[in-house]
Amino acid sequence: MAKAAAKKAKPNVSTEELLHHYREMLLIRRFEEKAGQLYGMGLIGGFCHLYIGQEAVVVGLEATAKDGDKRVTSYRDHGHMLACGMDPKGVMAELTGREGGYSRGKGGSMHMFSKEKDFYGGHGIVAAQVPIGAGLAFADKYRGNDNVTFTYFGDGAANQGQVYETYNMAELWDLPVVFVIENNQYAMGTSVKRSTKSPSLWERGAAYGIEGEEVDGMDVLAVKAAGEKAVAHCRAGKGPYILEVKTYRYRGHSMSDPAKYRTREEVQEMRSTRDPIEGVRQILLTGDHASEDDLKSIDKEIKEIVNEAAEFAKESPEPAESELWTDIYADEVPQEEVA
Ligand SMILES: Cc1ncc(C[n+]2csc(CCOP(=O)(O)OP(=O)(O)O)c2C)c(N)n1
Ligand SMILES: [Mg+2]
Repeated sequence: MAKAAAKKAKPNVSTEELLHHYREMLLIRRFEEKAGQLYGMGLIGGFCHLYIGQEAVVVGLEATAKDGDKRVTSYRDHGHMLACGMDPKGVMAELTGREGGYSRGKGGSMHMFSKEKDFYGGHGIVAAQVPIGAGLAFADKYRGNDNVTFTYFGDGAANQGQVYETYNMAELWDLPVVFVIENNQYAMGTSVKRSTKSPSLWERGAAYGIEGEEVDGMDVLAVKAAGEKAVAHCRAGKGPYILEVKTYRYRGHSMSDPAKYRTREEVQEMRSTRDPIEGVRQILLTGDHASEDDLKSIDKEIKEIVNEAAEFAKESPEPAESELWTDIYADEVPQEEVA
């Protein structure tokens, strides 16, 4: 009896939707684990920032997006690319600096783009993507459509001056931009408690007249629900909205992180009690949406996709030397849009 009541209290979400979230988050997790392995093998050079632990943020928000919506983020970008439908093979090949990558092997982890999927990077300069996101939203407003731009940035980036210049203009011009603060509690080795007096980052929007809220970023359904509200606000022409999504990264800031600024116990506690994938897995199992076997076959399917991506990346050749001189300037200027 008590069990039946508990079942009724479960969120009213379809099996299909839950499986979608599970699959998408697992794809990011397994992809990132593989990227970590390839980095360890020396196949990925330069910087590489993994998204493990934060999967529910982008998966929950992408579930609210429609065609023509745009996204832009920082260097911790692989999850965003996968969640908006970019091909894992092209992303992995870019990480390994190969010709089959999204930037033909010339961009690497932090510099990938897809016009087709409206993914505008991948930015290595902290907070640089924030005004770019407002610019993308400005273009949509100018064209008169109801698309929105998801502009993701970290808790560290939230202390950058250009964020506040952007807030002011975005609110002044009612730009359809969802500012997503991915508060994973650390900026490199600096805890948000050491860098920021006010515990609430989203509330700073009030100084500019921007509405917002805090969201549990380890719960994909909570992220989606808040995202729906934010997106509806923007599509209705009411201007920007801020979501401060409380999340956590399990791995170091990048692959070269001494990890001396937090305890193993802190990370372990998050992993074992708040993991976003495990959370959906439990809803799927306890709500009779799926069996252990169903989930096992999804795990297998995802593993295959990721292995194929890694094989593709390894087999793809390095770019030719002549490529050094290509993709520097735009070949075409879109005249009709300029006029
Ligand atoms: C303008 C600028 N300052 C400093 C850096 C060095 N840097 C790279 S990442 C980072 C921390 C940013 O943390 P946060 O915004 O919380 O994002 P997270 O890495 O947690 O996703 C810093 C200081 C940089 N890339 N750009
Ligand atoms: Mg951070």
